[in-house]
Amino acid sequence: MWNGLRDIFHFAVKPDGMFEIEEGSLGVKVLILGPAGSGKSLLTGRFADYLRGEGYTVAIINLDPGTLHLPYKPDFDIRRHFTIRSIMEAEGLGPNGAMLRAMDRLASTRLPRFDADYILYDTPGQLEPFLFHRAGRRIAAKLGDPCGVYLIDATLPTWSLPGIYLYSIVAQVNLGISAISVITKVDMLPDGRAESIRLALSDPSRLRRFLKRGVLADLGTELIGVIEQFMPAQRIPLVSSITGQGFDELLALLHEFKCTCGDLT
Ligand SMILES: Nc1nc2c(ncn2[C@@H]2O[C@H](COP(=O)(O)OP(=O)(O)OP(=O)(O)O)[C@@H](O)[C@H]2O)c(=O)[nH]1
Ligand SMILES: [Mg+2]
Repeated sequence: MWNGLRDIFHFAVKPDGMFEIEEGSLGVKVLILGPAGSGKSLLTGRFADYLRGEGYTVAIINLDPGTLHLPYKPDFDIRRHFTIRSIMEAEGLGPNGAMLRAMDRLASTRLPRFDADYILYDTPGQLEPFLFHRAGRRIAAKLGDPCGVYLIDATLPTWSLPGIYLYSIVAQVNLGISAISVITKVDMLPDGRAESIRLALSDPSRLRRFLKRGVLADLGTELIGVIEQFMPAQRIPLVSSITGQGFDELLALLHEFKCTCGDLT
């Protein structure tokens, strides 16, 4: 059985003694990931509303110490412990240094134990501190095998799609988790456009037509080859957090994740 990238990069799951004691929350843990502004927080809130409407119990955890406003009421908010602003002021750091410090502190902060059908974790806008530093992997590990939901903003230029999709691979490898990819903000696209993005990502060989010609296109072709090699063919929901489109498909994929422990093909 294909268990996602964890099978290939086994080392990523058992790092050098960095495992924390599992926090022990019950239920399906969903780590909402994505580049800045991709719609993580709004999806967290609206998908939680949808799940409650379907009769599930839900807990929402805000792991973003930098945000000022949240479009939901969190059950746990890391900002109660620290914020980017408080770290900047206390330690004289800039916003990026403060975010790195914040991730280290988050990795050693005990999160409360939740008992809900679904536990949604909203993550910081900046993906890099999460993906490229020790803290992100420690945080993912302490959640106890969460399912990632990686958001791809449908309104971004098409030439950026291969790179954004590659980030999804990086997220899975570096955090040692499996992730469902989701295309967000589809309500902002004209008819048919979102479907063509879905087709391209579901079958990465189609991404080639988004590349411009020239030397860089050759490099892009190589990158797409990597995606083809490491990303299994998969269903990718088209989601709008405004209209609720695609939430049923996302729930079905999460349900499969729960049943098969990571086999999302
Ligand atoms: N039309 C539309 N707008 C959306 C959707 N999802 C998010 N947005 C908007 O996109 C902007 C960014 O959304 P957020 O949910 O804050 O995105 P985020 O990834 O949490 O942002 P950061 O935490 O700052 O990285 C906001 O103005 C949202 O209202 C969507 O599905 N449709
Ligand atoms: Mg956010």
